[in-house]
Amino acid sequence: MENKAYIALGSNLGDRFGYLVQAILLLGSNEEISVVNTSSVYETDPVGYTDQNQFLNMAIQVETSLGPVELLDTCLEIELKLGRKREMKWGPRTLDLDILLYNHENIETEKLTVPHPRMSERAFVILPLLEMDPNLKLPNMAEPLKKCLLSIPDREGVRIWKQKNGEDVFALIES
Ligand code: A4P
Ligand code: MG
Repeated sequence: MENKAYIALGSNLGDRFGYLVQAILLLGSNEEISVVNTSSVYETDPVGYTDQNQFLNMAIQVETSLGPVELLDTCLEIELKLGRKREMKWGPRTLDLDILLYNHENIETEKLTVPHPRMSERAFVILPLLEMDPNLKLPNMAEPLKKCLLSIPDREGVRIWKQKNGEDVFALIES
């Protein structure tokens, strides 16, 4: 599968870890998507609207034959399947799937912006990504992503919740 993408996962309602696991299994069960790496799971203080539960956040790397908009539609379907209700922007959610990066492309359409517009300001996105690729670069930034961490205030609000050990893609969710 010729395209490489990174997807961020977040949950702060109900069985948070269960929703992350289900989302990864559903993505991986799509014939056109292969999950090739996962980060650890982090527990994170809410950013934006702060009067809500703590999140579990993580990121995964996939290879896919889907185009970017098809990949987004697949993510939105999985969010719905796992009980996501869109009641409030930035509000509590069973599952949020955001496409962070798609190859090295800059994409700007009505329903999809890649790289994800707020990713370089958010430690809960950057730390899981750097765990998978410490030297990751964004197509719209000259500096490597790790430089962004220096200017981010919410870094302390991000703690390892479940450490990934080893290389096996599913090591995290099977243990
Ligand atoms: N959309 C455009 N670009 C993308 C993309 N790259 N990936 C569109 C995914 N979706 C993209 O998203 C609204 C629409 O964005 C989608 O239908 C798609 O067409 P949504 O998931 O319904 O709305 P949202 O999640 O409330 O908004 P958004 O903009 O995704 O919010 P954020 O920026 O993701 O923030 N704090 C912590 N600690 N952890 C979190 O995970 N998440 C948020 C949500 C706020 N605070 C948080 C966390
Ligand atoms: Mg979202």
